Amino acid sequence: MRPPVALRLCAVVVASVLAFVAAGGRKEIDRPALASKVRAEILHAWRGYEKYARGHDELQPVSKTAKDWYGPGNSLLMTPVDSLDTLLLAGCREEAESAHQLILDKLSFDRDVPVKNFEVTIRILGGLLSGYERTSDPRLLSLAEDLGGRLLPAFDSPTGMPFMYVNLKTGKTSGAVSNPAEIGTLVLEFGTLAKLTSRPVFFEKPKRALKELFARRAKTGLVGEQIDVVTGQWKSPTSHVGGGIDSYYEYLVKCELLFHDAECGSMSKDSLRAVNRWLADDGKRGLWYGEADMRTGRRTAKTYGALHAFLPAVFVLGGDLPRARRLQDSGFRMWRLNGVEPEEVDYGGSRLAVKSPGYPLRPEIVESAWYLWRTTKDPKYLVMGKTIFEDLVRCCRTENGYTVLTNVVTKEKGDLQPSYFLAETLKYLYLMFAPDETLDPDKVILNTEAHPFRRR
Ligand code: DMJ
Repeated sequence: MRPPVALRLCAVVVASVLAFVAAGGRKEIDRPALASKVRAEILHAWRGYEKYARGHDELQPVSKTAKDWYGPGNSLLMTPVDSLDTLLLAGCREEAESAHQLILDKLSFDRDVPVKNFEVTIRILGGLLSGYERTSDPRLLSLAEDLGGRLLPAFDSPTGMPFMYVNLKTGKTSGAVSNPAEIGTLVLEFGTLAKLTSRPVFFEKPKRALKELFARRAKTGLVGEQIDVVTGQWKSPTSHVGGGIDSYYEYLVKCELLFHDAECGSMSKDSLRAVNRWLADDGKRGLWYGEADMRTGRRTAKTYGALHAFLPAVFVLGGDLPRARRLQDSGFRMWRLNGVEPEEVDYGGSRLAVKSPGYPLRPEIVESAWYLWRTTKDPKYLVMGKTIFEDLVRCCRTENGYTVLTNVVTKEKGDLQPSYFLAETLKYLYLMFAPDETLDPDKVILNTEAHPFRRR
């Protein structure tokens, strides 16, 4: 005898719910449809820049004005240079052509201004080199070589670790108190320039800086937050994997992979061992990385944040998938706390607590999701990417591009579209959903600003 219709219907509903839960509570992700949605947002962000900030560094989309890092008349075209390879990868031909032409027409480094060596290297030098590799336009390489030559005096300190600032015209340096990220995040760009121009000096100087920094690590193996490049003395012993230190670890492993450099490989392994020993908090509430005193390893804070979220990607590149997966889960919890991640949370209490509430359109969490997706093919990372993308559209989109949030709890908007939003955040989201052959991570190494350099 057949059971009554209501009972059969009920059984069907229960079976579907069980199947849905078993599949991780997820629906199929339509990658092509999402890739085209992300592409539309790339165009939206770029068009906002073109309309209100063309020829300047960055767009302020709410006030519909432009920002120049080094004052009016001294634009280094941060957004076009940073965006060129994203536009090319996403097949936005006309827009890429416009960015390319703007660079050729307007970019000049003959400017009497002190610039931040690190930022200009990762964004401008990185963007020009990757633009050159993608277009084969030798004029982009000449611009890169001109810039590289003007930045080189930064390394002329008694320790070989670079000053923070260098004047592009006079070569005068300033800013002796620097940090591991600004000292150790130069070797991929300068090393690529060395290869493309056959001028080894471009590799030797940042490589020496990396080694000098590594040599000053504490007995724990950790590095601090600030160091004087003239005396070689630490100015702050606080150690963590967040801003000011983060990409030093990233470049050690990427230097090994891009240049087959065994010394970088060994410095990377040694450093990550110390990071895992002294900074990791692994417990019921998941895996997190906090702060410690570099001299003793004593925990000084349980703070994690948007910048720290690059670390799962480094674990993927270093072959440590279990840690990469668990840390990415923590990062995604941080993202979902308020629908968009805050700059920093305190993970030490019974609940995550927002410590610093801004969200400057950072890419790191989606960068790690992309590396994990490409390596594991676990669809949960596509779901993460989709969630992050939809949250960004909901909370950060404006009529003329995207803006930072000053507070993720209230979702109050600021007024800036940083150049790395097009260079990184939107690029990683696009790559997540675009056909795999759009960019093969086995053939390139991406710099910290997501500019891909060919592995040779
Ligand atoms: C970018 O300029 C780079 O990723 C850098 O390494 C860290 N900060 C921003 C993005 O958050």
